[in-house]
Amino acid sequence: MQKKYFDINMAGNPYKNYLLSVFQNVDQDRSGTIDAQELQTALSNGHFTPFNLDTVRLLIGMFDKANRNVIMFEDFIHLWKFLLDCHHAFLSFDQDNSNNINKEELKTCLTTAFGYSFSEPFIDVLVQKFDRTGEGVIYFDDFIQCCIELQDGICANCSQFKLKNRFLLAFEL
Ligand SMILES: [Ca+2]
Ligand SMILES: [Ca+2]
Repeated sequence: MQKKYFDINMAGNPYKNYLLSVFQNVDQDRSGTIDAQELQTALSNGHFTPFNLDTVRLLIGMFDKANRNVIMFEDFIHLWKFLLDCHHAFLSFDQDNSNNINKEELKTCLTTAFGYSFSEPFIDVLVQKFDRTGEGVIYFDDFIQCCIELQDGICANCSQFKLKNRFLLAFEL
């Protein structure tokens, strides 16, 4: 990965122009918006299978401010940052660089990120839920769903901002 192109903090127009060119490449039918199919085609889970369409729809739903089931350029900037954060977290979690996350990696990193231990059965449930290939591991597209669900679930049930901030810190690892 050419990191300099993925730095969201890069100031000024060159970065925005770069994102615009990404957006235009993803927008294959030149409609000025990105739909689920276009986004799915553009994303890779590193597993030579189509990116999980449920994840794609979830992402569009999160960033589609106009409620049209498509992403406009301004939404895309935020979507892109979120994807970069997730990918950053994924790389941190995937300690053996196997391109997927196994139970031990998930357990270790969630403990680090949240600062306390999740129970063995809870980790088992998480892995089972997001393991679409039956290999006992989580790939990037499913990991995004795992992140969203953890963030929503845990933040809804506990002292919200503290845990949410801790979770966001996990992306900085
Ligand atoms: Ca389009
Ligand atoms: Ca791994």
